[in-house]
Amino acid sequence: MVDVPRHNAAFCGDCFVRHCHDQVERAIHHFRMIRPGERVLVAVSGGKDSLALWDLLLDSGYEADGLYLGLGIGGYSDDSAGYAERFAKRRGAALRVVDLPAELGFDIPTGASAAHRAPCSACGLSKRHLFNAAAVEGGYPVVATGHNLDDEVAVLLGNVLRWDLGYLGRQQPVLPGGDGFARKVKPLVRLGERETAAYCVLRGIDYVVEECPMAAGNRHLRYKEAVNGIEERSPGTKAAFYFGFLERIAPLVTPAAEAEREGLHPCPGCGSPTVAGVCAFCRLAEAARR
Ligand code: Q46
Ligand code: ZN
Repeated sequence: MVDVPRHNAAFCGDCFVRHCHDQVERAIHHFRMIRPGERVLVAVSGGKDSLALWDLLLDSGYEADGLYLGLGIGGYSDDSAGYAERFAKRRGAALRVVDLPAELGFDIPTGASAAHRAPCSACGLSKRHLFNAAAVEGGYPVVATGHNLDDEVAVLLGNVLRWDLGYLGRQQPVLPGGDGFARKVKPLVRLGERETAAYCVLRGIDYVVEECPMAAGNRHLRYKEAVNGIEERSPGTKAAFYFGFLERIAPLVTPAAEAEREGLHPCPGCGSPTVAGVCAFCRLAEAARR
């Protein structure tokens, strides 16, 4: 049995897998994430969330290909690539691979220190850029990522603690596509990380369990711990916090973020839309290669 205190429910294995499908379908339809016939590029890290997402989308009949980014984070990157490749092979699904050190000439630790950014900031920036570029180039209108309810709650708490209205305005389960932009969607926002882990176990999906070594000290991990303590005593708090934000606060803060997109123009280095002269990714890559 898998218990989900948030829903005051316990499921047998088959019903739990169905519950995961229901939650993903509800998110996709409610937020209009994927339209019929659209090809989806799934950002795959080799971890439980992205492999569960890819599996769920394939089983629901979506044309979903994976994209794995080799970030050059030592043995962790080699291990996680193996999990992504084995999953793709088992499912007979197409996996694209972009290896940063081999194809772009730098890795995340080098890029972060050269650009004077925290590793996760350099990594997040690179991932957003490279997933979007691969989607645009490959003709995928949608990029799906494995962010789950716990991830979104931790990010939301961080944004609220700093009242960062810019980030709050962009914290949506769907970011619209546009010229040079694929739509970004998060179909797992109705599932917590305990649920994606249980889904993988029930479906026999092997995933990388080891944490990225650069995550140590990451403040999102601290926010997750804090919220888990509250959720344990008051199940449903995470969902109420996140979906309450989407319903009541997001409509007040998204218009400013959308207006920002109007100032976008193509980066002279890579052609990706940017509000700066040369985009942040090109500046990072150039600093790293120097
Ligand atoms: S991979 Fe990249 Fe994460 Fe590692 S460097 Fe940070 S952001 S922790 S999801
Ligand atoms: Zn650029």
